[in-house]
Amino acid sequence: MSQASVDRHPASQPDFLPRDALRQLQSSRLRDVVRRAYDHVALYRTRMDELGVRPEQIHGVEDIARLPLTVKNDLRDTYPFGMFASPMRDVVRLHASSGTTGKPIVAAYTQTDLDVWAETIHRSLLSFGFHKGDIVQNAYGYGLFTGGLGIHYGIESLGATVLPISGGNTDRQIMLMRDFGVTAICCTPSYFLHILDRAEETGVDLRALPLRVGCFGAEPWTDAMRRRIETAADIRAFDIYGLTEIIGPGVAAECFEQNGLHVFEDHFYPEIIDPDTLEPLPDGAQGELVITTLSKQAMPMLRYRTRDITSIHVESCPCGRTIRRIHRVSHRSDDMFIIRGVNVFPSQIETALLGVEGALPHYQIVLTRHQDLDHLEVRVEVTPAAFSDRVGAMEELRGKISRAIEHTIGLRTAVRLVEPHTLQRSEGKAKRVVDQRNL
Ligand code: DLL
Repeated sequence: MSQASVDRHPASQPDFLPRDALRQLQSSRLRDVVRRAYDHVALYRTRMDELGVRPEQIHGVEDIARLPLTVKNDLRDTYPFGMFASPMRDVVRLHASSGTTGKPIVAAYTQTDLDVWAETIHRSLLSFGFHKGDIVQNAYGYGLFTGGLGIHYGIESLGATVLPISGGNTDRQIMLMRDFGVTAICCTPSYFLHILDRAEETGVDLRALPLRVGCFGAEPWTDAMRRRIETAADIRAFDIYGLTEIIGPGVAAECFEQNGLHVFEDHFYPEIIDPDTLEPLPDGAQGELVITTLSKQAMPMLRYRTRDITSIHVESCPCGRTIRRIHRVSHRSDDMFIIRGVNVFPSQIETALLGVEGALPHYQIVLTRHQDLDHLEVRVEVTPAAFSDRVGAMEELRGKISRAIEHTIGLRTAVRLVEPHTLQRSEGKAKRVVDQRNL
């Protein structure tokens, strides 16, 4: 099937609506969702009353900035069910994000919400070139995490064959991938690296298998990482974005251009704000992504602050989709760490070290404090070929990596080269930064 015919699959039609029609649809959905939130969620009624905004004053998306912002703490404060706009008997599914501390974030879905979710995943998979006839290994975790079940129903909508294997048990993943002739995979990019590694260790060459495409998300990953994955497995690797508070995966997804993620903005309206002043920023400017759910019933979110940093593309996409694109989310505002006064994002370090031959995409950033001074150490696995007994060769590689990082972040960094397979692998989201400064 050619890419053009895949793009124009009936399920993808909303991706190609004329902008005027899209805007009308968004405005009408916005009016409904604001009314719903105001009538059924105490927090929204109070916030809007405080701001002096009545639902009938929101005529369309041009009025969106008059609405209150929502933050993660609002969900914590109303835990567990305080943000629901549907009676419990209409809620057919609950999910929750683990959250590092305290209570999880709860997400609720009516049957209509689940249908919308399956639709946006279906549209995502179509834009990656998945199709009926594919055998899809879904290695996102099944359970409370939105990745597994969320993607599952989109694969079924597509009519492809889903293998609901969930995360973990990597040897079995590889065995079934080979035995079943898996053609497409869904998992976090870091878990896919682990699969790749283990395959190599056990003498399986993924490039020789029918696997041709991957749907990777749930954590930031760089273009350098994409190149590694695409080359090592001979597949195309696409980025999918989403968050529990909004729906789960399927808020935005790349197309064949691999240049930004199209937001399914008939359901999720994106804005970029300045995280300090909270003022809306124009398309093109970098800031914090804020999303309003336009069709969610069970748990509508008005102007939810994602903490994810990105910008909206100003140019239209050669693929013909009219829904706008965001740049890949390379970091969250709360991912940033400050070391000796310099702001650093893990993605900067990833880009630097993956530019050096001999460095593997397995790394960890360790922050410590000695005598009031902060130290940054980057631990990097190196290829077996590079891991040599020759002290000189290892020193040279260490120097190269250290200079590449210094060049990117402007700070001299301690680099420790470690043997392949020594850093802990993740079956879900990777933990890149270990901050031991405040222990
Ligand atoms: O990670 C939903 C998901 C599942 C997305 C599977 C894609 C695939 P949460 O656990 O609530 O939900 O985490 C959401 O993860 O705010 C981002 O910071 C980060 N994130 C998700 N996708 C991407 C991505 C799921 N493609 C948080 N690139 C979000 C960068 C991502 N960061």
